[in-house]
Amino acid sequence: MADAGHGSVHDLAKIELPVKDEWKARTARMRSEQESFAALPPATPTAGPARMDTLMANLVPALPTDAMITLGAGEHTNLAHRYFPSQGHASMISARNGSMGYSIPSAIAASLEYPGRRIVTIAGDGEFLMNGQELATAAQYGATPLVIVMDNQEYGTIRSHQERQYPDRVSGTQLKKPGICAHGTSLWWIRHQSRPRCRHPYRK
Ligand SMILES: Cc1ncc(C[n+]2csc(CCOP(=O)(O)OP(=O)(O)O)c2C)c(N)n1
Ligand SMILES: [Mg+2]
Repeated sequence: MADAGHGSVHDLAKIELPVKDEWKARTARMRSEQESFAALPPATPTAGPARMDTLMANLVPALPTDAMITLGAGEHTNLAHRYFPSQGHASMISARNGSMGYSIPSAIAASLEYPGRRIVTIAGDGEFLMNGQELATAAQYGATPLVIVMDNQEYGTIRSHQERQYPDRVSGTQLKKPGICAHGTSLWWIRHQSRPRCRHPYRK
């Protein structure tokens, strides 16, 4: 084993460890569970409100292998953690302390730093109310991240905690739906895009 302070990650390969059969079986089982958990759902939309898993089923196959996603905090990030592929370094950027509001600014920074890569961000509507104005910065400096906002009209994560701890006592977590498209347009972001896409998911 390498002396403390002089080792490197390559030294790990030199360590002789007996590999127990039950370890192999366990890791194989966990791998298979992870693969089935990350398998994409059907891509065809169903009737009713837009579904984020359907969106991911359409988005992921269209991504180049070096695509990168940036995230803040909230239930909307679960979709990326579950389905977004990690095929290139770095593929996921997020604050370790789970800081809300990180999504759009970090996507803009990543887009400027890596202009050749497809940068995606998924923001919550709560998050968007904290950081959406940064789309003006994107438009000003020519950043082109794909910005997806999951508009569930609430601080969904906090509501889930409330429902669990204090059923039927939802408090202070419902949002009056921000005019996300109008906001993007007012910040020149929508017009700045070469192929503007701005549709309300609940409208036919
Ligand atoms: C700066 C900051 N403030 C508050 C929180 C606590 N927090 C975590 S998720 C969340 C709600 C997020 O709402 P939204 O962006 O709409 O995401 P959703 O859970 O609805 O997908 C809050 C308030 C946090 N993580 N960071
Ligand atoms: Mg929300």
